[in-house]
Amino acid sequence: MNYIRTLFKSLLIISHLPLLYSCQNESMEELVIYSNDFSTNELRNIISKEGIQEFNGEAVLGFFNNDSFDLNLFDLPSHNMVRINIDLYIHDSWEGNSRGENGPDVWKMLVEDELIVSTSFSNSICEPSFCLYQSYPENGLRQFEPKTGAIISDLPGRCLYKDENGWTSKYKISKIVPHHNSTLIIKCFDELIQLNESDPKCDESWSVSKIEVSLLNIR
Ligand SMILES: [Ca+2]
Ligand SMILES: [Ca+2]
Repeated sequence: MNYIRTLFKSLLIISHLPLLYSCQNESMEELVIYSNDFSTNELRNIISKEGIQEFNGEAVLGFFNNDSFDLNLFDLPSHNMVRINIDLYIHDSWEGNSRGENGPDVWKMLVEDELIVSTSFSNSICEPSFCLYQSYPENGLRQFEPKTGAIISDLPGRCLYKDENGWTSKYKISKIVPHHNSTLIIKCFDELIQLNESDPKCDESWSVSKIEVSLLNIR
């Protein structure tokens, strides 16, 4: 809590970024209220059964499989929108929209109780004869090729495919959500399916290398 207040005060001066929409005569102020890349080994306002691990030389929160974390922020100053940025790693054999014993493999984000992200990811190979499609970057059931929208897609897996490149993909997810309350509750979780795996978390998992939250005032 104190950290947030301190961060708020220190960033208040430098982070007011007036952006003008020339056509609409509207203005937007943005204030970073929370930023954590886990490099200081602190969870800070995050509730999670998992801790801070390392992947590809980065500190990450994880590793998750049929699991979740919550980020709870309090005493927020006045705002009418929030921006949530999450750097997300998708590890090993996610099967996207596959149906049956291996999928679908879904990842979700709730803000308060509203579902903001509900999508699937796939690290599948994609050839004319075989391809397991994913819904990201859209919500719901869509048919995009595996790794669509990933900023990095050639990293090795974390466990099942740790010796093979192309089995971890990294995404930057950014969402702007209407929000007014002085308390903000964010929950990220998965619904992974792998019915016949003896070690599900090795088969597929996810982690987060950075989470950042800003408050917006759009007038
Ligand atoms: Ca799998
Ligand atoms: Ca699966």
